Amino acid sequence: SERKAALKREIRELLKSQNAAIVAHYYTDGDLQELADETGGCVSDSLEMARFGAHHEAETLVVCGVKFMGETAKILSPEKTILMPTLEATCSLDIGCPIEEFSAFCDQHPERTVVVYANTSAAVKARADWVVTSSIAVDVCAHLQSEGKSILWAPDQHLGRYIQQKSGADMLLWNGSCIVHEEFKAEALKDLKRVYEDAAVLVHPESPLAVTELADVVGSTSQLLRAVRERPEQTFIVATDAGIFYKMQQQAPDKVLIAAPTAGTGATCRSCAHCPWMAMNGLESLRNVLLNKDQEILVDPELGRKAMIPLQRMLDFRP
Ligand code: CIZ
Ligand code: SF4
Repeated sequence: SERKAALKREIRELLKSQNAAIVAHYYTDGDLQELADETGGCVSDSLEMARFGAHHEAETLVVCGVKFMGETAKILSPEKTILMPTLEATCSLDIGCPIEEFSAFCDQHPERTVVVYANTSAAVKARADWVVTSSIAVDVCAHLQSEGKSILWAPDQHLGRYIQQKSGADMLLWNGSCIVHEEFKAEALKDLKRVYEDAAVLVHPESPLAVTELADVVGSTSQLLRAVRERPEQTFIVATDAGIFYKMQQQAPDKVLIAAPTAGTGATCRSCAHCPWMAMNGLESLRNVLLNKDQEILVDPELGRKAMIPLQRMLDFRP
């Protein structure tokens, strides 16, 4: 950690000399979250990352997270330089929703309002009427439902089913999934609930239906964080990426956090539910990109202008 401290010092200086700010996701490494906090950057979910980036005065944003988050930052701030520790960090939802197939699917259902999750490419966003994150997905779809609209939803089938259930909206679902959250197992979670009888169960809605049905709280990362801070329970079983434990423990140091079981083993290992793409963000790659400026996110300006419309709708939406 001598080496870690040196890297952190170097990064702090580079951020200053290059008028750059870190925008990090809750699922990234604790060291990155700590640096982002200390240097006036942002640590949050993808909705607040987008808001922060769009308003911040830095010339350069270093987005620590996955590619769609970098693209969203570029779409909202085309004049800024958007760097990422590595452009290889993507997302199974983004990969599972290629634009050609998605566009054909939309064309087959022209009467439906197209709502896509933020975890999609710029091209998919450009084809959509609305972009949403899990923080506001239910509210947006309930709003569309109240206007008598039917919805075409992509790409996460589990989140889609959850929204459908909560909002009562008429939704046609794309069949994508998150490789991290789809691994949470209901039977093993039931066993764990028997061991920790007084624990509250917190579940991200990208998880399978059988798992969300066991939850005391289903919500986005920010909503799950709030539950840990504000609920009376001392112990929480948490079904989302293990990266969130850093902020949960920081904001509620006295609470006991237990990772929900994956792969049916009932094991409470903290490393088993962790996104391999989020894990590609590290101190070293962050330092390198600030030095070399090689991992830069670019979005075709015409595509960016189209994708900006549904994204701006998301940012302007108030439930
Ligand atoms: O699973 C993800 O990638 C999440 C939770 C993104 C977000 O909306 O913050
Ligand atoms: Fe995508 Fe899942 Fe990783 Fe989030 S945790 S970036 S949804 S693969």
